[in-house]
Amino acid sequence: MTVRNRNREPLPQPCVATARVAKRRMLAEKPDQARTSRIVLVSNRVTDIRKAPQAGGVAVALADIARTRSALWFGWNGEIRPQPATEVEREGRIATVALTEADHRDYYLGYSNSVLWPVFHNRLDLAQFEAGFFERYIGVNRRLAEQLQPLLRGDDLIWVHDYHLLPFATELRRLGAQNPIGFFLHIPFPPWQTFMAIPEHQQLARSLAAYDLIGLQTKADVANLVTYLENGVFGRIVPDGRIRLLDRLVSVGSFPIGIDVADFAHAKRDGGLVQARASVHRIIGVDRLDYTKGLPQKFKAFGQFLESNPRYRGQVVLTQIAPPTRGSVEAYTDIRQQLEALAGSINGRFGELDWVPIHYIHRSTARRRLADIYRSSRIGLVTPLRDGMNLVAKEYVAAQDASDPGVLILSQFAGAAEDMSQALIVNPYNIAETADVIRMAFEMGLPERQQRHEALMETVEKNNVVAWCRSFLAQLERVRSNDPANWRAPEPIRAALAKLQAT
Ligand code: GDG
Repeated sequence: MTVRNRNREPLPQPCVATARVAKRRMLAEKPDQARTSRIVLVSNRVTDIRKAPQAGGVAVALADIARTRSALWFGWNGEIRPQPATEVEREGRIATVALTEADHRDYYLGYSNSVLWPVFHNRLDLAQFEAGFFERYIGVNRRLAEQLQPLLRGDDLIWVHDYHLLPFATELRRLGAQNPIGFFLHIPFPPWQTFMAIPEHQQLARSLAAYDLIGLQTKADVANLVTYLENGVFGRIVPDGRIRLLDRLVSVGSFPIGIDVADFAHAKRDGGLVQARASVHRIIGVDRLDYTKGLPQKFKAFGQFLESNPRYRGQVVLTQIAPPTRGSVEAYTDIRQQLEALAGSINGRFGELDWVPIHYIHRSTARRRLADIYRSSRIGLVTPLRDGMNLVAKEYVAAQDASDPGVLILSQFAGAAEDMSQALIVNPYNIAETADVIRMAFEMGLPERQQRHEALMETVEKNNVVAWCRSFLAQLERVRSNDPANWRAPEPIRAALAKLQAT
């Protein structure tokens, strides 16, 4: 295996101002110990850190860490080659590798996105347990670990991200790595019996045992994981709040991910959005075109709202930005067809020559424009059927004008609902309820909108991306200093310990 250092010029910093602000904040907020160790980030996909601010979501968070502190970011560069590439491409703080066509098919589209993604989002019906997927999933994790291992230093903190890489720590440990290794799951952890439907669930649980810290988005996810470990694979909670899993002790906690609020603070109303009628009010939805995002239900609820409230016809539009994703997985083709048919039928039924009720955009929109679109929208309609966190909910709140804010309607099944209770919380499966809540949101008076927005903004600011990063790394540092008990164990673990003590 070779490591190719392109040895290019130092990376240009197009967002120098943002990077500097982020760096100042990081340095000001992170614990003393964390300043000294290098962070090795491992994620399925590594984005060009110069372009990440345009990408949104977790890419922004990881690129920020990679840019602003001693770090190495390792993963797939997005290239697919016919033959296995053993070469690691090194460019500054980024180290990437290519995948083969077979890896991409069986590890990425196959096991990661046709087994783990649907099952973790409670869609067992969509899971494709095909022969060969799991073996390739393990094989790619093993190869990635072998490619990273020569680049590691003894005192690195390793932070692995997301469901593509569950077995990564096991593979690194096999190669002798003793470093603290943390894992963060960006998607929800399913109820324990759902997880047990995965034929290889025990191997996956064994993989989890190789981590020192497992971070999840919400307390509900922690409860699901702890219940699974106890019931499914004989995990035992020990008195210091960790879980004994096979021969290792693992900490589990919730670390709700957030956004960089400053990115949205300067949003302005987007004049280019107004339709033929200037008085039109906008509802905004921004979701990758994924079956977990509840888009058909959202369109149906909007249709129902127009049906039940004729006075709003001609007065409101639903703008749905739904960029394509994983188009070669069958379930994604189905959802696209379903959505296009629904948009067509609602527009055909209610539309006028000068008013189209649903603006459906199946393309990506520039990130700098998103903030302005959020600010110009009276309602943010965020109604996934299941979601780890949902950053769009937070972005919508952060972009509002505090003196005249819009209303966030949020699914009870998004992780964000756990701490954003001042949103109008809906059950996205209940079309009639969602339709009625859209009406309530339009009728909500200014004082109530301001009061809800203020409370939501407080949460979004408190749980921002820097706080997320800081709290996870601080806990991983405690693992290194062998002081894992010096933190408040999560609620389900405390409850289990209290019950044990009582008996
Ligand atoms: C996973 C978990 C968890 C969307 N369309 C465009 C665009 N976006 C940006 C949004 C937002 C991000 O993509 C989407 O983030 P979400 O959190 O909504 O969802 P996932 O992509 O499913 O992310 C999720 C997240 O990881 C983080 O842990 O919250 O639950 O599923 O930032 O703004 N950005 C641009 N154009 C678009 O058209 N530029």
